[in-house]
Amino acid sequence: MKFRSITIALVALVPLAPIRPARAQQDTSMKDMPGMGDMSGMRMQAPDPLGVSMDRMGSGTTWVPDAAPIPSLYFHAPKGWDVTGHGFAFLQYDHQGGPRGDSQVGSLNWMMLMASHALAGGRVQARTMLSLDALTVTPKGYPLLLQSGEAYDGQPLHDRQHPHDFFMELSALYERPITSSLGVMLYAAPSGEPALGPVAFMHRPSAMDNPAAPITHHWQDATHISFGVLSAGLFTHTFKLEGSVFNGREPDQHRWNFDPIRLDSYSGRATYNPSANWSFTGGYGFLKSPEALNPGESMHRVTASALYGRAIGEQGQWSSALIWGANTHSTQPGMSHSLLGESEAVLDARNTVFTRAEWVQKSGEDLSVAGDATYDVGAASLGVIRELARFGKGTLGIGAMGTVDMVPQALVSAYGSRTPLGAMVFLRVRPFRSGAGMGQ
Ligand SMILES: [Cu+2]
Repeated sequence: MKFRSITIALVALVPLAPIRPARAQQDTSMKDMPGMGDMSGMRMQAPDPLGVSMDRMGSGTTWVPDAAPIPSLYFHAPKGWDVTGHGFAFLQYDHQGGPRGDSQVGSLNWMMLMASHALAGGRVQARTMLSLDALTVTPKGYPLLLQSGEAYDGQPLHDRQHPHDFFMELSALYERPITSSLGVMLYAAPSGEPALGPVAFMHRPSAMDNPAAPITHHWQDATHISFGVLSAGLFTHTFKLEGSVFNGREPDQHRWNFDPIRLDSYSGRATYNPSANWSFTGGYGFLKSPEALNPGESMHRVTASALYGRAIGEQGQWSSALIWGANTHSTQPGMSHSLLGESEAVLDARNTVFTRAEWVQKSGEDLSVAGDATYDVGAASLGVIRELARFGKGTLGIGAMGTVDMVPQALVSAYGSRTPLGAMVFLRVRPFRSGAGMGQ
């Protein structure tokens, strides 16, 4: 129980009462208004087709609510290019309890750069998202009770989250209005995200400060790294309808290269952002042979999501997500369901709290236990972060998160209890929310 005392000690160091307001930052009030993204004067070079601002861009071609974006950095590059960057780096101690648990010191991290330029009446964007996870949490990934998905050395991974590939995304996106209210988009990626599922977890404002992947990942947003994606869509200021052909095979364990590019699977998604505060999606995908260990099996996935976001004062924001996802395997009867609810409140310049609750139906094969029963498992997490220092446009925080996992009686022999526990303590660096750009 050493990790518990460490956690409690850290939490005790992190009083939630604000100390004193941080130094005044750039005024962000204009930026918080829908449609006012350019009023800061920081991103006026590349156009925002039909008023869809860069802040609405999530992972791949997803949208997040305008009012609570991922904190970003903006640069003007020469020759009319606008560069938007974001990134997160954690240095964490991860302890998962019980006989299937493990401990690890590691770093979870990702960074993304998007270079945008005006082109032929629209906006073209080159995007890349990179992660060093395979180096910093080992090629086998990090301990996470009840996690499943992907394989290592011919064995399915369980109770560990796989590392993400170095090239999480390398893509080009073109968006252009064709009438005053309708636009077209095209997206091509040797590594990228098809139009399937909600915004990937690390890119959701409701999960951005949570270092751990959801245990529902492979029912909802796991296609966010697909080696080969072509997408096309139509959009208005509030609505987007898109379809993709993509590689349905999960990434292999070699994380530094590109897997063989295929376009053997397809998906479709509708997205609706009725106001600055909400984003809804619904979609379907067919995944051909997703698992290398089960090449004869294909999968159908259906997902729906609701994201909510609003600003809190000048430096805070509150974001929430409710996500349902379900898989059907071609070789098994029935559908397995998953549900995730999560919320993160950046209360002010110093204090953040976040929480996540999940329920998912996993098979004996998913969890590497004998028999072909399906098990209802769950996890509930609560975390806090206290910012310690700011430097440039970044903020360094110290945080802790505790998780209670829930397994049925039939899995007690594997997990040691009905409620195995997990915890992470961590340092975290990311940009802070600010409307200010370069040159300030
Ligand atoms: Cu992933």
